Order: sequence, then C-alpha cells, then structure tokens
Amino acid sequence: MSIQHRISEKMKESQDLLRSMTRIRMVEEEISRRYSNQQMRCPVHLSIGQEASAVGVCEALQPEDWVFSGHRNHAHYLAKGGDLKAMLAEIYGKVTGCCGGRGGSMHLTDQAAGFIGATPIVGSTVPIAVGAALTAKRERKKRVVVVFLGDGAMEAGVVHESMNFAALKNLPIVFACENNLYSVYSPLSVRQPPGRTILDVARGHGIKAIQVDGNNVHEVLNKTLEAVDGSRRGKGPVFMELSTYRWLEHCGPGYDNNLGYREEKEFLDWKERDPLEVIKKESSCILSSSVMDIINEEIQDAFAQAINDPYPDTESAKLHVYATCSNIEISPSSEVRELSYAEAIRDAQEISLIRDKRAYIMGLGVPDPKGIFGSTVGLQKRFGENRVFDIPLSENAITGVAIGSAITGLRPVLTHQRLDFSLVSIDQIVNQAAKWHYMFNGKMDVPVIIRMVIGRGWGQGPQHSQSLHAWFAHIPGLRVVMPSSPEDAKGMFLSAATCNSPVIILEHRWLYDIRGNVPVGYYTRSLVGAVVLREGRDITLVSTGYGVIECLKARELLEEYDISAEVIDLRSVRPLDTNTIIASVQKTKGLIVLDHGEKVCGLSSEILASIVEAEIEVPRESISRITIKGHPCPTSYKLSENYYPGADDILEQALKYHNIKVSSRHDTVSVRGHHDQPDSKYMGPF
Ligand SMILES: Cc1ncc(C[n+]2csc(CCOP(=O)(O)OP(=O)(O)O)c2C)c(N)n1
Repeated sequence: MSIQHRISEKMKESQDLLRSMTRIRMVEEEISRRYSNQQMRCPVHLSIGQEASAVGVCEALQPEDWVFSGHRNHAHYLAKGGDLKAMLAEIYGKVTGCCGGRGGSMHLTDQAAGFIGATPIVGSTVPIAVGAALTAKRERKKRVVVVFLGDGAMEAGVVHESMNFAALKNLPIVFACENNLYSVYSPLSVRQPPGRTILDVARGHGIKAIQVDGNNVHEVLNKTLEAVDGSRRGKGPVFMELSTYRWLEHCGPGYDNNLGYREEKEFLDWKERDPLEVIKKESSCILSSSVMDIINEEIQDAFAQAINDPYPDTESAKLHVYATCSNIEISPSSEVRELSYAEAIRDAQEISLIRDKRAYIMGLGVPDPKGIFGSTVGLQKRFGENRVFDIPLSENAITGVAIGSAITGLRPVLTHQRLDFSLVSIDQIVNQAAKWHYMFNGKMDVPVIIRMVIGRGWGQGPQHSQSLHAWFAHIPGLRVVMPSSPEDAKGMFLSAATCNSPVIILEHRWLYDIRGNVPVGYYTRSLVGAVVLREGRDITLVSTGYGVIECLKARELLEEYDISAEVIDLRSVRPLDTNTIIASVQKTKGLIVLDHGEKVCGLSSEILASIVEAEIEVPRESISRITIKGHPCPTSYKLSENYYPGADDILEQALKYHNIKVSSRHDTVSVRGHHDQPDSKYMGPF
C-alpha cells in the first residue's frame, strides 16, 4: 500500500471516528435541549465529553462481539451500532423503544448490533459480561466481550469477584473503565486510598492493565485493537483505564459546576481536551457542513418519530414477567428405583447434562468428595471440569456469571450449600436474574437454576438455617419451588432445566436422606400446582418442602383421635396454587398452615389472605398457622428446643379446634431421638 493510500485511509478512518463522535455528541445535546419539556420521563446520564472512549473501543470490535454497559450507556450503545430511533423511543417510553418502554435510558439493548444490555446498579453488569465471556469461550467463535464501567464501579465487590473469575478462567473480556474522576459528586480522593491506582487493582487480579488517554480516540482505538486481539487469541482478560471527563451533571441535562464539588478550572482544562477537538487537531480532519446536516437530519427525524410513536398499551405492562416454561409433564417410565432425595437430584442433573450440551453445573463444593451432601457426587468425573466445576467464594459475581452465560445461550445450575449464602448475591438474583427478561421486553431469557439447601438443626444457628422462600417468592420474575419427595425433586429439576425463566429450587436438608421410588430415566414434573397428598374430611394441613413430612406425621397422629386430615403439598411457592387450598378448605372447614419460614409477611400470611379473599365460610377459630418463632435460630441445643414447628404443634392445634383435651403433649421428638435431628442416624457435623 502506498504512503499516499495509507494517509488517505487514515484520513478516512479519522473522518469516520470524528463523524461517529460528533453524532453521539449531537444526540446527547439534543436530549439535553429537549429534556426540560418533561416528555423524556426517565433519568438520563449523558456522556458529553467522553465520546472518544466509547467510539474508540467499539470501533475496535467486530459486529459479533458483545458489549455491556451501565447507567451512562448512550454513547456505548450508539458506538456499537445500536439503533438510534429505538434508543430515543425508549427514552420517550414508546412502544417502538428498544425495550418497549420498560427500560428507559439506563437499560438499552440492541442484540443485533451486539450491544447486549445495560443496567444502572453500579458494577452489576460486570459479572454478567464475564458470564457472556464464558459462553464466548465455549463457543470457540473467537468472540470478545467488552464491559464498560466507571471508576466508581471499581469500589464494588462484585467487580473484583468478576475480575478474579475472568482471570481464573482466562476469559475473552476487556474491562473498559472510564475514569471520569467522580462518582456523582464524590471525587476519587474520598473513595480510594492515595497512591493506589485503578490499574494496580486490576493487576492485583492478575489481569493485564493498560492506561489510555480516553479523550484521544486514536489512542483508544489502537490500544483496544491490541487488547481485543490478545483476548481473541486466548490471552485472557485485559483491563483498560480510560481517563476522561463528563462535562454535564451526573444525571440530567445541565451543567452543575456551580455546586462546587469540582473546580471550574478543572472542568475548563478538560474541556480544552475535548475529544472532538483532539482528533481534529491531530488528524486535521473536519466534518463538512453537508455531513453535519445529514447527521442533524437523522437525529431530528429520530426525535420526531420517538415523539409521534404511540405509547405501549398500559395492560401490556403485565407481559414478559416470565419467559416460556412448559407445564406439560413428560410421563416417566414404569420402571422405578429406590433413591434418596439427594440421589434423585443427582440423577436429574446427570440426565440434564447428558440431554443438553448447554447445561453446566457450578457451586462451592460441587466437585467435593461429599458433593453437596451427595447431590453432585461424581458428576465432574463423568462430565469434566468445563461442565461441572467449583467456584471462587464469590457468590454474587458467580450468580452474575450464571445470568450472563444464560442470556447468551448456556444453561447454568448454581448450587448453594446453604440458602443463607445466596444472600450475598441478592442484587444479581433480584435486580438482574428476575428482571432481564422483563426490562428488555422479553428479548432475553434467563434460564438459570439456583439450588439452595435449607439447613436445619444440629447447631446450624442464625446464619445457616434460614428458609427465606417467602423473600424470593416476593419477586416477580422468579419461580420458587420446594419439592418434598425424591420423585418430585428429580422431575421438578428436569422441568426447571427446560424452563426459560430463573428457577430457585429450595431443598430442605432434612429431606436429603428420605427415600422413595423414583422413575428411571427422563420425565418431568410441573413447576406449577399444589397436590393433595392425602385426602381428608375434617381439616386441611398445608405445607411445603420438609414441612409436608411433618404434616403427614401429624395426619397419622390425628387418626388416633378420629380426625381425618387432608394434606396439601404446595410444591411451588411462586406461582402459588391457592385454588387447591381454597377447594380443600371449602370441604374441611379447617386449615392449619405449617411454615418453616417467618410469620411476618410470610408464606402463611399469603395463604391466610387468600382464604379471606375467597370469602369461604369457615369458623375463624379453625384457621391458623404455625411458623418459626420470630427470632433468629439459636445455636444451643437447649435454646433451639422450641424453634422449629412440627407434627406435635399441628396436633395440639388441631385438637384445640375439635375441643379435645389431652393430658400431655404428644411427643414425636422422642421418636426422632432429639429435636434437632430428623432421625437417630442424622448427626453432625454437616
Ligand atoms: C450499587 C449502586 N449504588 C449506588 C448507585 C447510585 N449511583 C448511580 S451512578 C453512581 C456513580 C457511579 O460512578 P461511576 O461508576 O464512576 O460512573 P459515572 O457515573 O462516573 O459514569 C452512583 C453512586 C447505584 N446506581 N448503584
């Protein structure tokens, strides 16, 4: 190639870069100009002054590469080729918006352009992007993922967890950190210790880290090309710190230097280094007035269309809470094997790994010799370390990894040995897993299974024994199931494995050794609907998971008093099948809900409310609930004596309804051996 040709190529490239940055600047200036008319009714975080980092990074990518971002994402979306009309319509809340008006400015997506998604919980998209990079690595298509984050996100634990995982798995991801010196009004000096650089942090995770002048688009482009090329060739993650500056206020259309959180001089110094001027000076390029007119026309057209487009139908707000999930049960073979609950779950996972190459299983202790109380034993040996693996102690990021890999085509199963450990990943479960399908207008599914074991007894104490099913059930977008038998545990897992929404499977530890006949091979059990396990006349007992076992025991005890109890196994807490309960109570005229969760705002409250709403004629005194006791679970053998409710409590309550007086409390505990173990064989530690 001749020098002349190279220069003209370079000029063309500079021209294109300038054009792209100018277009983004003009879009945001127009948003800023029009924002005060109150038609764009969502927060906007403009990135005027930061265009070079967005354009330089995205220009280095291939169309099939994936980009993720955060709250300040307009420039990233447009630079990656996102549709301008769909973006503006989204900000105006219109049906033609890229999320149909569900997301607004902070949740843009254009999958066709490779801009996967953005969310405003600072740092939250970073693990999701890492999960997408896991998919990219598995696909072997040499795809690279870029995630934009701000300097503020560098203080979020989830970002560090994510960098560790990306380094550990040598993933093809570039972390593009736009350091604009402020998190809202807080300068770096009040957030990070002096002398430590952002690059040091990335290097501490074993990631190659490079400094980039984020206002010089050529430098950004060249350094990103290098970074992306390395990642594409299997050299793992790269971190780039792009120094830049936002001109306008953190959120909104105006300048805010008058507030005094930053010096006017600092602002003017950065303005001197306006990325648009830097490239003009460096490459002596300008945009002709006709090019400017074309850009302006495109923008005005897009605004006009966004303003004129219709709003979505109000009723459509109810759509896309859940992705498709078949309720059709696939019948089992007639052949059965006696398995424990744990073995049945293991069997289900094995079948799902065989049937679906996209499935993989991860979690702390998954490949351990004891394999999550026997439920994952031997799976790694059979399926290899890529499909069954241990994780760093980073539940929050790993949940994000699961989500990111799920939205890009894999089917992860994440296991927590205790429900309590999942609480450090609440952002990823509640804000992300539950909402990506909804807020991106049904464009992305999140087929993630999260298994959580509920601990109980033998000194599990306040932080190893909570059954927070009601919490998770409170969140639209999550399915929450609690199988109570080995047969259901297997069949419901296999249903969850084909469900396109996140499913939380809560497995009570005291069920793990329960044995039952489990059909051999593949079958599914619906994730929806309660079952009447035993029919009865005089009272309805409702519970879920291990509580069902206590209800069955209570039923036997009640028979001695000629009281016939109907036992309902809820199976699923969300969706909750109240119809089956209502129909039963209409017949028995009595109800006891046994819940090993909290009373206040709990599952039992929901069930009793449904009875009230159904206006069933039933004496008030024959309806009650038995729950845990309003204080955390104490560890001491003695202190925990009355903590967990069971069959004896049901019996006492039911006899009260029937005015039967008994001289002494029936004692199933003495049958079990101790109150903190389900049977005499069950002993800690575990
Ligand atoms: C977890 C979380 N905490 C607080 C906020 C409120 N918030 C929104 S943006 C922001 C500042 C983020 O700063 P940075 O990551 O540097 O990005 P910038 O806004 O400078 O682009 C904060 C604190 C949030 N969205 N998420």
